[in-house]
Amino acid sequence: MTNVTQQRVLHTEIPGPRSLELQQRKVAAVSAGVGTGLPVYVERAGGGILVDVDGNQLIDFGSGIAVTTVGNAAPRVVERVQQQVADFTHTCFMVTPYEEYLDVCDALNELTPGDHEKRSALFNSGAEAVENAVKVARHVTGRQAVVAFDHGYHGRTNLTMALTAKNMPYKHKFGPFAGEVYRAPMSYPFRWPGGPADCAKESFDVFVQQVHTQVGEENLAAVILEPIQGEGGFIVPAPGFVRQVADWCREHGILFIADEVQTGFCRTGDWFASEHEGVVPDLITTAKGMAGGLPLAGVTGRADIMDAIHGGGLGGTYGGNPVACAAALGAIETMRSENLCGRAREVEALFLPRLRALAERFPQIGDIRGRGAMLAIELVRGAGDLTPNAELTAAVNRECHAQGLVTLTCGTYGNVFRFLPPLASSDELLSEGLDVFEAAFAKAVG
Ligand code: PLZ
Repeated sequence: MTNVTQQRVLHTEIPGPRSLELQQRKVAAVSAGVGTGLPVYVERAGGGILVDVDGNQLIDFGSGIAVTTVGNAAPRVVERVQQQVADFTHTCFMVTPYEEYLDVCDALNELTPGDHEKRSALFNSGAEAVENAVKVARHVTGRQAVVAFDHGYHGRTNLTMALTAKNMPYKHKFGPFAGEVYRAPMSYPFRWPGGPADCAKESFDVFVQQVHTQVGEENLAAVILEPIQGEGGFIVPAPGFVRQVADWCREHGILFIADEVQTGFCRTGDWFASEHEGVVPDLITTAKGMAGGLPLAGVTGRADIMDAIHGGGLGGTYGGNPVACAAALGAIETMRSENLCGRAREVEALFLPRLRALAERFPQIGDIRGRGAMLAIELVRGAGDLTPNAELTAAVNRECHAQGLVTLTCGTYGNVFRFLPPLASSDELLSEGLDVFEAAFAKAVG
């Protein structure tokens, strides 16, 4: 295990000279289509710190987009992976299976919401999990239509591009997209025409009305929803919305798919964000935080649904690779023994007062939202002018990067600044990161 001191240390400008050299090689070797938000090349990492090739130590407020929840190179993940990679690297579960795959499925079946009988299947990425959840839903219901939401993000493969709402950069000129995908308005309290209170009253009715008239319940295989939307802007739906949608689906024989790829595995202060909503999804997709940095994804669902697929209907060469499964077992063990769900709530308690204090000073902070260690602020022009302020968001982000804080933005309008720290980060490290962020914000406002 790499022993990385949990401190920010800056030796050079960010990015440093060695990173700049590597970035030149990147331009020559890597497709321009693959972007890099902060071209600092990482050499080592541990806990909540990334060490770059110039010896700088950066505080990580992004977890590689909500992946290293247990911390980077977490001890139990490293141990299990090292053991597994030495034992065997691959057989293909569809050819000659192994126990680690079963252990991960048992954990998924146990930890996901609901105590009904469940089955799981493993894949490589969040997008692949979503594709498979939709395949299962269509097969089982004998219906084709799928409804996703405004601001939703579900991946970059053909079907998941169709499910994803935002054109740039995800979909632009990459069509034609998969058919029978429909979009419904999202319960977005901050931008609901009449404000948050009207959103709670109206958003479910608008959803039902639109899906009823434009799709028809009996054509609908599934509704897919992120219980807190991730890439679309950390949008927390109005209280009760997720539950109402899930109940309505049940009434009409439509499967409710919770995409918990970003929200799952302690990130929001519960094992899954659906729990907070009191919702038991028919199918749930997982990835990211589950395997502490190795590529692994899952679809978990009611046993009757998951077992209705013909043998051989689900799979893939690498799905549930033994090394990725070992990593997941190490990550899940860490989450349990270190009570990382509780830790996510502590992170929320540490961040929120400081974000609120900052919002008192700066009217450009229009909204503060999220749960656990999945928090965000939405930036606007000023008090009473909710025009998205993508320029300020980008400026704050640049300034954080220059000061050695790895931060991420998101949102349909590019005006949401999000916080996704590893849950292994100490209070001291998080507080220092917040100091850097606050100073960066003040400087960017000017
Ligand atoms: N569903 C809810 O958040 C991935 C994507 C970043 P993959 N989000 C980060 C980018 O620009 O590609 C995501 C998600 C939700 C599905 C996915 C897709 O997961 O593992 O990236 O395929």
